[in-house]
Amino acid sequence: MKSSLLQMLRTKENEFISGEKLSEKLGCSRTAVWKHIDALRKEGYNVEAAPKKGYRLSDEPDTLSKHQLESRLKDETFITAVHHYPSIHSTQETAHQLASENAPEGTLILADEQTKGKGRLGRQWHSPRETGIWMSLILRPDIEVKRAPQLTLLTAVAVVRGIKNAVGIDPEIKWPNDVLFEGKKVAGILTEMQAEPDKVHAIIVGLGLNVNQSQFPAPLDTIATSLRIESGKSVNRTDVLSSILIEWDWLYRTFLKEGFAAVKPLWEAHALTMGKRITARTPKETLTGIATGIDDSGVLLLRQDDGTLRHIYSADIEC
Ligand code: BTX
Repeated sequence: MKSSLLQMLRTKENEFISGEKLSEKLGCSRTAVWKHIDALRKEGYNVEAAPKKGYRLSDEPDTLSKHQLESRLKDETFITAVHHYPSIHSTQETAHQLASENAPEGTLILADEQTKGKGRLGRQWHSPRETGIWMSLILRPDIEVKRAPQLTLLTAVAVVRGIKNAVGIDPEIKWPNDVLFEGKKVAGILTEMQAEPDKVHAIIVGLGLNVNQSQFPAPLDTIATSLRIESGKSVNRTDVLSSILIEWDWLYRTFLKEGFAAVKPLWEAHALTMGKRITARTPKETLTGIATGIDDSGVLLLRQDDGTLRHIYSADIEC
């Protein structure tokens, strides 16, 4: 109900909408409308009320709540449930737990703060309170296990396009899982799987996106950035998140229908590393050469100085 009320108040930007109209559209009494408006005010929404005119939404808090988000998404998206926590160890851990309890595809776990946010290979992800988007999404695609890493690349495309649409600035993708502004990391993606050797049960895609930090503690201060630092203004987290999810939705549908080849050109359009000299640290060796592109399955192609073409499945990249 709160999500629908917010949606209606937003469609009348800067205009009043009468209590009668709201109660008619929402199918509830005017007293019920008033109660929900009161609840929204307690959450920090500024809803003006004027006799004979009705209600007008003049300001919204930057909270990441379930109804804030649902009120911004289309009725039909791949998001089937939203779980929001003020503070949690790691959305990724909670997503794993929910996935093993059969949570459906499209379950989204969001937190305002993570106390044990994780990156790849046991690294930590700094996730301070109410300044970023710390989220994990449960997907259950019917794909081969080896295709799971393609979802990292797809997510990176959704993130850069979503940021461009919501904030108007253009980050770049560094293969496989970083989103950067001039070499500084604004977002990281962590894709994990629950699977048997030949069957994917769930893929959990984690996204950490720095939104409103104005500074970072050492040693992150030299390598991290936020949307606020890059755009020079504070950014509403729900606006960016909904914009990313709208992109993710159609990209994921395209991926399921047409395969990764349909997403690849979009990835390439934002990729930083292509055509550049890079060093790739894989779990086994360190390789240097020119990143010539990715293949149709999302694997990085590296041309070494002796002309050998190497396929890189997983690595940390330095440009
Ligand atoms: P990664 O292993 O590629 O990057 C981790 C590295 O990034 C850290 O070692 C550190 O150097 C740097 N780093 C840590 N925190 C930040 C930050 N806030 N901004 C920029 N750089 C940072 C990247 O792993 C994947 C991260 C996924 C995080 C999400 S948050 C929601 C979900 N839940 C969870 O526990 N993890 C994922």
